[in-house]
Amino acid sequence: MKQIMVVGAGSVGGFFGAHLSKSNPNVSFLLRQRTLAAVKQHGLTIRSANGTFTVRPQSSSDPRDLPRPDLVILGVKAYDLEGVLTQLEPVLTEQSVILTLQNGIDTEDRIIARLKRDCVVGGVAFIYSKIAAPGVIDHYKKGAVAIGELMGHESQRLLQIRDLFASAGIPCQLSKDIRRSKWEKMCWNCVFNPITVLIDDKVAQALDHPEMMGVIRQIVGEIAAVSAALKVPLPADMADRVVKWTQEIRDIHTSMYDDWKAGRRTEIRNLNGYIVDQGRVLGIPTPVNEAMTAMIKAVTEKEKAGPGVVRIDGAVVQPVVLDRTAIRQLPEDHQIEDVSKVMPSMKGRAIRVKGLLDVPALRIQADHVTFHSFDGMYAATLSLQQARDFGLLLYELDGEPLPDGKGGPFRLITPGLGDLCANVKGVGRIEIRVGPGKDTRPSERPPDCATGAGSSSSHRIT
Ligand SMILES: Nc1nc2c(c(=O)[nH]1)N[C@H]1C(S)=C(S)[C@@H](COP(=O)(O)O)O[C@H]1N2
Ligand SMILES: [Mo]
Repeated sequence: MKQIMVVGAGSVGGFFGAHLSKSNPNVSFLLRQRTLAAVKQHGLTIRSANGTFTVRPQSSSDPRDLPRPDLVILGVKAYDLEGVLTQLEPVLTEQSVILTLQNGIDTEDRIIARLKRDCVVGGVAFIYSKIAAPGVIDHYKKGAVAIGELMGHESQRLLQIRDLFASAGIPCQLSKDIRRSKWEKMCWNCVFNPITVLIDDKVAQALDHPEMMGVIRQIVGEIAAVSAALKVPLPADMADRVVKWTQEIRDIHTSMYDDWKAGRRTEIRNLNGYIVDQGRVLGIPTPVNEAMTAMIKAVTEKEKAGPGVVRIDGAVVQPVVLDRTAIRQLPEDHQIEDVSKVMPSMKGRAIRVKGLLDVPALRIQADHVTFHSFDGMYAATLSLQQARDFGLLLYELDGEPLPDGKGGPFRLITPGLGDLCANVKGVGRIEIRVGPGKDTRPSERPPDCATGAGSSSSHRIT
């Protein structure tokens, strides 16, 4: 195993890769653009109380620029696996071995299913480190790995990998049951990752509240039931072990906490979410993991944005974001099933703007409303009263989102407003204002504007 390719220079790949490359010139890195630029300029630096060092390994964002790997070490997030495999496929040979140090349970199986050969060595990383900046990893605790053949045997390649780690000074334990090791780490992850986010604090804060022990036992109990059904029995005292491991690292946060604070996506779907999915398939109830998954998504995933939603902001106590489903669930008396009755040139379902403006708490002085297209190019401003009395937001046609070509997914129309008529295609933002706002309407008004129900004659030029 001469050529080693480390994928990712995050808290795991960066730490272990940098150690490996310290004494081995055949370690290269496959990196994302941003990290690559930083590593090319400043090298890859590990800062630690045990010592700080920088390596300058060969690196690229295209694996074809790097030596063909005999060993690939994956240290990327579980959700990046598929993309990385697509990138790697052209440079892998029949002999290339892949070692996974990722969180999650099914990484190894997903790789085998995709590459269809016995190319995977399972791994678990025990480390607490953080990305301080691209190419700079702060290392706090541990820094060991466990590796094992999925079938449990002691292969030549396994011993070679162990020797690679050993010569880099990284403790590397051979596991005869790497699947179980991964499930045990999974238990820890599924307990402390979501809890540190939900309590917005370090792990000690969870350990020191006895009521939390019940929650921990339930999370682990559900995981153990799922893993047992998948033929990986865990010890009966698994929850106590998870807590005991944690006492010596009381002051840490977790990777999920760090991902959350750094605005990165979390691995919740690959952790508690995976337990929920498997539980569903196996008929095993996993209510606490389900609650954790739901709460983490709600806490960490940003409000929806983009063309599928409309945001009401400005002079409001708190901005709100609504999608078609949310709008459809607003009270019936604000819904207009078929706007062609009030505006013959238009078709579809609409919500009265009055109903929309009831959702956020408006500031007391609010008196105008500006409807912005989501591309920011077009806007119409009405007085709050006009918007309430005349504004309709078209949002559905034949049970589907209002199509682009018809000014969807949200289109403001104002039948009956006369010369002031406002018609905005692709509304993305409704800005509540104190005083008038942006208006790009041409003086020539769209057809149908000035009409009330029934007529469609006047296209006024003012
Ligand atoms: N976002 C956006 N909405 C818009 C416009 C625009 O340029 N951008 N033009 C307005 C004008 S002047 C007219 S006449 C109508 C045209 O609507 P139509 O494309 O359905 O005919 O959209 C109105 N709404
Ligand atoms: Mo127009």
